[in-house]
Amino acid sequence: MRIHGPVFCICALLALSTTAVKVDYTGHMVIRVSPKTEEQIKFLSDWESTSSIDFWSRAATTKTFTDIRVSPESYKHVAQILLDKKLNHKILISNLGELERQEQQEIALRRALYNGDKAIDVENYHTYEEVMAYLAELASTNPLVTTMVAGSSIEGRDIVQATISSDLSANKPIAWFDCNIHAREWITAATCVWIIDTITTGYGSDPEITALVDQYDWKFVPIANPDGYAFSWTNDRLWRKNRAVNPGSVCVGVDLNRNFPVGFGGTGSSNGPCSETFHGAAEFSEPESITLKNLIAADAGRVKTAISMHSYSQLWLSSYSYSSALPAEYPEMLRAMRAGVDALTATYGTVYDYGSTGTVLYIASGTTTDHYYKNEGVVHSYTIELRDTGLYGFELPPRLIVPTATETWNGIKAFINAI
Ligand code: 0X9
Ligand code: ZN
Repeated sequence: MRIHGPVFCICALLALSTTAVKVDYTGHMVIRVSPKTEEQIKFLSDWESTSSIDFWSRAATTKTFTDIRVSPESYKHVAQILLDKKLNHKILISNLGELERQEQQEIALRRALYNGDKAIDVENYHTYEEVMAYLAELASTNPLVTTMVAGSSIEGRDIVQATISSDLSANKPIAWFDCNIHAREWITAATCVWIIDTITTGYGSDPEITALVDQYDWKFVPIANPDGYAFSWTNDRLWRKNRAVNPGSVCVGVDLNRNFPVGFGGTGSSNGPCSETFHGAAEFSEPESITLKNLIAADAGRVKTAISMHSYSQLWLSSYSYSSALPAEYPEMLRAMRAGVDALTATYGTVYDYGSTGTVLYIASGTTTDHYYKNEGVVHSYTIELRDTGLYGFELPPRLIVPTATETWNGIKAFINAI
């Protein structure tokens, strides 16, 4: 099936615009706060856990930043709170609504210009259905690829895992990826799809890719949070959580990257359903997190590396995330991360920081990475925060998909050759 061209494009846009009233972010800004003391860092962290304010990034050290989305109505109030804490801020993005319109325009233009023969243009952003159609096409046309429905989301969408293998019966070690667990981080699904495409087209002609597929089975969950992702296309570009209805609250959604057991409910997560980091009623309360857990457990002993793709910040992160303690294998993790980051940076000069989440970033409890490492024994368990560092944030323009995916893939290849 081939889904593209101007006719499809117009229909798709009409469908999007008629099925839902989209949240309008006109005038919304992203402000950057640079805390100078530990006390200020703690204030910001507590503020996030106890409010419904949309934090886009969180400072862990006095060298990093906290980015916060503010509506035009709340700007004065937020600025005053920051001033009271002697926190300076600057405006990073001045109009998110405009940024979203530009993004949609670029997506539409690329769709209209696409004349390839695949179900989708892997250099563009796509809806959940389009990505699923691409995976189905790949599975039916490429003998390397199989897909399986690994679980079902709250709203009943399939959570699909794609496997690339040159010999399934060989039970090779596995390189495993979950992507787009946070709905608005569109670059993560796009990067995973681009990598799937690059591996499947390169096998047999590119010697490095051929060797990597002969050595490993490659498994991807390109859209780990289908409901949130679909909602971010139809209703709210900046949706982060899943779409769980929270009993007793008007607020929807659980942060799936706080719903795993390691440190569940601790620092860097919230017990308030209106918070963007709401951890859910209990560990593994959500079908989406159960599905990821089951997938890793089903391949126990074979998963050589498990990588969760996120954006943004340009970071390669290891455990621990729930505490600032370091894992026993940390020197080995650092060596592997360095190999990946060096190759990533060598591609276009994109600067990445790396290290344990608790030291490089901030404490986040109940994450995928700590679960894969601590409970499933995957030493090489990482979270990669893709581009950028805040110029576009979650709304990275489509023209940056290929450079982002290319450098990330170079990093992953070097990393996997080093472990
Ligand atoms: O806070 C998060 O869940 C991640 N950042 S994001 O901006 N994409 O939301 C970071 C989580 C890092 N922790 C690990 N899983 N190691
Ligand atoms: Zn994320």
